Amino acid sequence: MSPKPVVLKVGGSAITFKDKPLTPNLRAMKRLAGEIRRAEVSNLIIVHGGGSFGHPIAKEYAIKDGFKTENQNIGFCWTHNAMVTLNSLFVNALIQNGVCAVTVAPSSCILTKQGRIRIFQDKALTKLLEKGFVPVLYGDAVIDLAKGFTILSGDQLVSNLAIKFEAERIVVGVDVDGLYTADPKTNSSAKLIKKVTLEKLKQLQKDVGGSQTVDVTGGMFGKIRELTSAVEKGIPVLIVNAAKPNRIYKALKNEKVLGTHISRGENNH
Ligand code: IP8
Repeated sequence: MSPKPVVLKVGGSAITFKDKPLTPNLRAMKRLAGEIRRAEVSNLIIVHGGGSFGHPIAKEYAIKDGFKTENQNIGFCWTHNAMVTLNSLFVNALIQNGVCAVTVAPSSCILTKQGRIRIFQDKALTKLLEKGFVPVLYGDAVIDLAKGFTILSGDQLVSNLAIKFEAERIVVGVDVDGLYTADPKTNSSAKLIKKVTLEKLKQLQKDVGGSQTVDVTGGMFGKIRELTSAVEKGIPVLIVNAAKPNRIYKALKNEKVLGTHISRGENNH
């Protein structure tokens, strides 16, 4: 029997220049692809975020709010198209580094209702995993059964996939060292939280602010809220800095690494 999968989220801020629209960080993609390859996780699902590809366009056309006017339709297409472009660059880097990565486009297999995943046709994804491929999904513009369309965040996808495939753990790569008591980019007294239980996490949801750049899915605050449902099921989460070399590698290898460990509580699980 194959081991339980590891779900890796690569934040958009780690693979794009978040303040420069539609600008990929190709060097970071290449390094991360190498780290993922070296870690040799036998059962891996990757999800990446939107960064400066998905978010600015989604915001401009208010895609997350759902269909209100005809001229949003072209914005839906542009948002999805930007994500396809980003995904293609990242998947290309992965394949070039020897990772058997295959794109699974969320807008082609997922429907949401009021922003929450309602239908997920996962047969192809399951088979890809069984055959040893690494499915690569991403936050996307998707059809919503109530609102017409919306934005599905990579973080909601991560939680959903981790629960669906009974993941061993979730690794989240962001552009800071982990969760802080305040926003480390604006508050110099912010302290890194190395370990946190679900109960403490709920308090944190009230304390930690959103990220500074355009992020239609809620930044760090949204991330924590989405991850909670997987942690509740006993799936531990490790948040590390994907912008620093070898953090993702060590996290995937389950080696000691600077970051934030989130667990359910009892028995450290
Ligand atoms: O960056 C949202 O995914 P996220 C992607 O994981 C889009 O929140 C299309 C804005």
